[in-house]
Amino acid sequence: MRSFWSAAAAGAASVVAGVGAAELVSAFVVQNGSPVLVVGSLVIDLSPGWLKESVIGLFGTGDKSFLVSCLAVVLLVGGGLAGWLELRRPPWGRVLIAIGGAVGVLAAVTRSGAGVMDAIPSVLAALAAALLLGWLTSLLRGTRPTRVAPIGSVSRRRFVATTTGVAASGIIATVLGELASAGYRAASAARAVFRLPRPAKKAPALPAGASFDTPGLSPVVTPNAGFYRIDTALQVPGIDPQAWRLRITGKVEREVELTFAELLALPLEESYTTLTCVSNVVGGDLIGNALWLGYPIRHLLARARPVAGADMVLSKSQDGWTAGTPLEALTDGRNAILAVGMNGEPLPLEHGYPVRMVVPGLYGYVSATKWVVELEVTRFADATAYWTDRGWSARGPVKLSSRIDVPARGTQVHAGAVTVAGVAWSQHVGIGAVHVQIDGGDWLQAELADAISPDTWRQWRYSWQADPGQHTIRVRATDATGKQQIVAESDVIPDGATGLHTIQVQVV
Ligand SMILES: Nc1nc2c(c(=O)[nH]1)N[C@H]1C(S)=C(S)[C@@H](COP(=O)(O)O)O[C@H]1N2
Ligand SMILES: [Mo]
Repeated sequence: MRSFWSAAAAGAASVVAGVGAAELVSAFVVQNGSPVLVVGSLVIDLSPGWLKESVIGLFGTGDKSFLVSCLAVVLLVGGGLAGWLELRRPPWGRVLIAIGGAVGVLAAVTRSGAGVMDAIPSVLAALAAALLLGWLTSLLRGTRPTRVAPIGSVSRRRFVATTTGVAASGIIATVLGELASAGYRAASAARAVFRLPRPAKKAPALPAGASFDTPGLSPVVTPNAGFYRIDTALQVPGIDPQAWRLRITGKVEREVELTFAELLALPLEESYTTLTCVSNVVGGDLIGNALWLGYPIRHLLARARPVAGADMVLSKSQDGWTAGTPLEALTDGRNAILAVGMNGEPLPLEHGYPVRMVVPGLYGYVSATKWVVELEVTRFADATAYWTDRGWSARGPVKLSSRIDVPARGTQVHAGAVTVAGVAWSQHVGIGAVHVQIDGGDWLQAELADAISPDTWRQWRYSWQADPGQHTIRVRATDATGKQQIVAESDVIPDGATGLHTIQVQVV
């Protein structure tokens, strides 16, 4: 009897510790995979309507806490059972834990918008719990009811202390994870019920010829789920939109403060802008194009009236990150906006909810501040920003560049007509032409898809008559002013890579 309770305690403690580890990881690494919450969400999805209604009837707004409490009981009882099984019929206790982990994985990957990454916390929870259970069970098997343990055995006291320690660590980890992710969850909940206002000025419809239907070619508008993400945030800031303020400070005649409701009440405009990271290597994928909804920053700056001599706006994120943008780029009439919408949806949390900056023509590190809360009008001579303090250039105009998407690098293609296709960009200038070169031969003019605007990338394609063998393909873009892409290779640091994207293909 005594060993039954000990084994059950070991199992429950192992499960608590596994869940705790997962809660910490889901708070800091993958934001959405908390095993308890994803399973809870799966249970809600699977419950029949009458059950949901009676639970809501009984517990009102406490329905979620009731559900989480039920899951906690299931986890503890299941853990106890696993402990007992592991002592009597190893490895069935660990198998039971693995089954629990599999339920977590299933729940995690079936949530809307979830990816494989969201399965990580559940996998981790099961792994940690199984390892701990194996360890605690072997301790338990070695215990002797004597005060002084003989060689090869452990005292009962040590087993009890270890099991308690494992359970306590799990509880502490769970509490820390909860505290750390509370802001993110609150912001997610606020975003889920937020409806974007209608644009006062809609973007012109996408030109019919803006995209080629070439398989493997990047879509001309990048879906939010596939949009690259770059930031220094270990944890995505969870901002309460009700509490959000934008302050315009520094060298201005008048400080301006704006609430989220005030921003939404302004006439918002839609525009397509292609965002690029300065760390994008030649041929890299740190680039994406979206339909943004926002308000022109120049109108807000006009309210604040920058004083003479100011030439930079230091934008600040809620988490302390900063970017230094030339004042001119924010006032020269381009679509430099405070964005609240991305491809018809509220900004995803990872992309800056509730408000970020988007400035055509500049790399993200000098312009695209997510979770933006302040615009300090200042001078390049007086202020530096996060990345310029770390060796990157103060000015970051996007460099004219191009990429081959198909054939994918290193793939085999069949001899005959082969479509070579990709994208080219020179934001705020526009693309004038794209040429491809096969095996160092003549530069051949590619066909261009219609431009959405000079602020966006442009698809291109070339129909190549391919002979069998190994071939090298390069691409070179020319901008709308006739300037050609730089051929000489340079590294991404300090102000963006140059060089031509070159791929090898095997034609059979
Ligand atoms: N708050 C904050 N904003 C940020 C960053 C950051 O680290 N923190 N990174 C910038 C960089 S370097 C880029 S390239 C873009 C990327 O935006 P995305 O993640 O929405 O694609 O965001 C910019 N905005
Ligand atoms: Mo970036």
